[in-house]
Amino acid sequence: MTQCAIFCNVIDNFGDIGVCWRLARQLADEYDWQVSLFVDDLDSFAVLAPALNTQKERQQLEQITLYHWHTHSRFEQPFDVVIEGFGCRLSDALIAQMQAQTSAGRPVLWLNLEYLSAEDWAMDYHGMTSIHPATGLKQTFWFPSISARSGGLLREKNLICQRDQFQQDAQQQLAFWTNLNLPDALHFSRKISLFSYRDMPVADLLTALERDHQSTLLLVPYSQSIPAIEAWLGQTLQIGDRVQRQNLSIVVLPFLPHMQFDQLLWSCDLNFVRGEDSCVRAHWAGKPFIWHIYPQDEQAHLVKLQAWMDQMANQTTDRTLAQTQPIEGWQTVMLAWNAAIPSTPALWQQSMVQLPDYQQQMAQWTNFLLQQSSLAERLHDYFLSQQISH
Ligand code: TRH
Repeated sequence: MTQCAIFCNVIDNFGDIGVCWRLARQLADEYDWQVSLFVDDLDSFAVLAPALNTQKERQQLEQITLYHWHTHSRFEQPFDVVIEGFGCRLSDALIAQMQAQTSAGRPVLWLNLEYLSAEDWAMDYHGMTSIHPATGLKQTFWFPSISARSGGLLREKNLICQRDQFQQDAQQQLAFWTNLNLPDALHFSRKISLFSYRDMPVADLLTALERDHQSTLLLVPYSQSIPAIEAWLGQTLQIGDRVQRQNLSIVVLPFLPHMQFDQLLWSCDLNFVRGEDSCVRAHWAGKPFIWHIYPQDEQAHLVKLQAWMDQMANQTTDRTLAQTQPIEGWQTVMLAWNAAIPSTPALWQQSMVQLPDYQQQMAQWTNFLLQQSSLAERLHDYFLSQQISH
C-alpha cells in the first residue's frame, strides 16, 4: 500500500489545513493510500475537525494518522510520497531520513504543493523539478489550477453526484435548513452566503439588498466578515442571531463542518468565498460567486484575480453573440469587493439584476472544469508514472 505523508504549516486562517485535510481524505478514500498528516497547529485544525484531540501527539482521525508536527519530529516509518503543503519547510533531519530511505532502495516522491493560481507562469512551472543541494533529492512543484496542464483542483469523485442529489431533493434541503434553525429559508427570493476577509465594501452590498424589491436571506458564518456587518447594523452579532432590515434578513451561522459548508454553497444563489479552498468549493457548487482573494504584498493578489477572471471569461463568453455583459458586470463588483475599484449600492443593485445570466455562465465554467481530472487523480497518476520510470 502506498504510504503518503502530508505536511501542513498553518500560517493563518483555515485554507492551508482545509486543503491538506481534503487531499489527505481523498487520497485515502479514493486511492487506498495510507496517509499521515503532520500539522503544526492542532487548535486551528480542531475548528475543521472537532473530533480531534488537541492534546495528542499522534491519533487516528477517520482513516488518517494525524501527527502533531514539531521541529524535532521524525518519520516513524518509510513514506513513498511526501507532500509539503504551501511552502512549509521540512527539517534537515526529515530530509536526511528521506535520503537514507532512497539510498536504501525505496525512493521518495517529494512534492511541493503550491497555492492555486490561474496565471500562465504557474501552469508553466507545474511539474518542474529542482534538486535539493545538500542531498541530491528531487523536488517536484505542484501548482493547482484550472487547466489540463496544471496540478488540477481538489474534487471528490462523488461530489457532483451528491450535489445533484441534494439540489434535486426538497426534503434534503428542508432538513439542511431546519438543522440550521432556518425552516423558512426556502421562502426567500434569494439566498446569499458571505465568507470573506475583514476589508470589503459590505455596506454598499447590504444597502443594495435591504432596498431591493426581492427578499434576501444573507447567511454569514461567524468569521472576519462580522465586524463590518456589525458596523453597518450598529449592533453586535452572535452566532444564531437574526436581524431584519427592510427586505434583508441577516443570519449569523456557526462554523459548519466541511460537508455542511458545501451544502450551504449548493443552496445559495450567490456565494461570497475567500482564500483558496472555499473558492474551489464554490466552483463545484456551479453557482455565481464573488471571490475575496487572499491579500498579498504589492497587490500581487489582484494580478492573480485578473488571471482567473480572464480565464473564466474566455471559456464562457461568445463574443460574437455579445454575451459578455453579465460576466463583465460581475467582474466589476468582484474588483470592487477586493478594493481594486470603488463600489456603490447602485453597482450591486445592477449586478443583482444580472444574477440569472451570471448563473448560466457560472454553470458553463463549472462544466468546463468538470471535464478535467481532479488534483488527487493527477497526483496519483503522476506517482504511478514515476514508479514506472524508476
Ligand atoms: O481561511 P482562508 O482565508 O484560508 C487562506 C487561504 O487558503 C489562503 O490562500 C492562504 O494563503 C491562507 O489561508 C493562509 O480561506 P479558505 O481557503 O477558503 O479556507 C477556509 C476553510 O474553511 C475551507 O476548507 C472551508 C472551511 N469552512 C468550513 O468548513 N465551514 C465554514 O463554515 C466555513 C466558513 C469555512
